[in-house]
Amino acid sequence: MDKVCVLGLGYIGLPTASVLATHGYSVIGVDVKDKLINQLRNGYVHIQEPGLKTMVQAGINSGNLIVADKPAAADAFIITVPTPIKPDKRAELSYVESAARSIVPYLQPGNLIVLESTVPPGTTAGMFAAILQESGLNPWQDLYVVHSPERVLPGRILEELVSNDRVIGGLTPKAARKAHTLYASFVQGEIYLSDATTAEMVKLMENTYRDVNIALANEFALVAEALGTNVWQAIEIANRHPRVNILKPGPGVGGHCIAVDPWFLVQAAPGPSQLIASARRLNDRMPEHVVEKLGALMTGIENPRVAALGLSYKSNVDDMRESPALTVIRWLQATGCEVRAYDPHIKDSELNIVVESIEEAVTDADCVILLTDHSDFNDLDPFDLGQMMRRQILLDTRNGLPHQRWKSAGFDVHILGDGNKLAVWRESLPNLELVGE
Ligand code: SAJ
Repeated sequence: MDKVCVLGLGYIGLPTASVLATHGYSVIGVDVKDKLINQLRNGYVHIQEPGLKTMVQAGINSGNLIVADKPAAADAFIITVPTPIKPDKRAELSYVESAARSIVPYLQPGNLIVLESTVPPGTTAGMFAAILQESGLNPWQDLYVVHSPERVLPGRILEELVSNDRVIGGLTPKAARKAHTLYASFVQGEIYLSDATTAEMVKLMENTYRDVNIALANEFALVAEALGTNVWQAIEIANRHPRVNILKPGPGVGGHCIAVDPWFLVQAAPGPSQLIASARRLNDRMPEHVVEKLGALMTGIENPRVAALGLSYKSNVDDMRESPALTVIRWLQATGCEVRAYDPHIKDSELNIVVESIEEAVTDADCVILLTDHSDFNDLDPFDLGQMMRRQILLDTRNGLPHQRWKSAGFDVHILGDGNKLAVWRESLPNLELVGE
């Protein structure tokens, strides 16, 4: 295998193509977006990822990586196109379909075809194989067809592409072994071989596991609020048990994977996947809960103004895809709140509510709401901020701020998952030592 064609030059495809190019393969990277192709040809890399620009440029300058708007004949084809979710919670597979169809005219007996995009179980052996069959070749006999899902973390993609373990699921064992020779040339982690549907399950189960565990933490937060106790202290103590590791409640689950992938399992097997669907719905309902909580705090305030801190889907990244912070902000606006949002990691947002400094966000605001727990927010000075505000109310949806300090600065502090009654009880027993104090 010398020549590899990578289809879809996004978060996974571009790093994969450039890693292969720097490992001596002759790589053609294909994307349907002309603008993207032109940018790459001119040395501009559209994805912010440590080391990626250097690696792409090294690939292009060496002649090992060329970019094009159409595939070409190759020994191996790797498909890394997006598989988002449709409004009916089913996988949007049209990008996979058109990528598969685009290589059909170039397929030769003995070609390796890898589907890396995350897909519902059964897709590789079903729809994907059926399209490849349009070449007149038999995907089980004449071609080597596998699913090998990407599992890298944005921010560490180049490193994890090489160091992570990988699963390769083949339509046949021979196909999995063939793909192993390609990946073993640059992967340093373990490579596990399986059938295609198992590999599809592996990827979906990993992200579903996390989603269900976050949902459990969120449900604990709702229960604690109903009971008038503090979930954060309860979690901290429960997590001292050697076999318990409860995750963190929050305003919802964002990003392009965890909020999406569990639905692919539900789509494939709706009957038995009740827990998965229910967890997904609970996490999706969290922004609404946050808005209701804030609404209660704003009761009686005319023309309420809210300063929203954090826009990205999780701490210390600049990625706003599926961010629950955006959902909360949109709903707050719909309920008549004026929102100004500040995020030190978001620089060029087209959203008109985004302001460039924390001061702009809090001036004349009635309430600060923490939506993303960036480390930078720990250093905020609530005394200064409080001076600029109309009222001093804080709603912390991540338990991410030093609350005593905000209280000392005169803020009325509310925390997601804290029913507040424990605070009263604690004050009456000042000598009691509590975890996390
Ligand atoms: N979150 C919570 N509470 C927690 C942990 C996370 O509310 O205790 C929220 C975050 O704030 C965020 C969302 O969940 O909104 C997802 O964040 P994350 O850090 O859990 O995951 P991602 O989406 O950044 O990356 C995941 C990873 N998968 C797993 O950890 C199983 C990553 O390894 C995958 O490669 C990636 O999805 C992917 O591409 O599938």
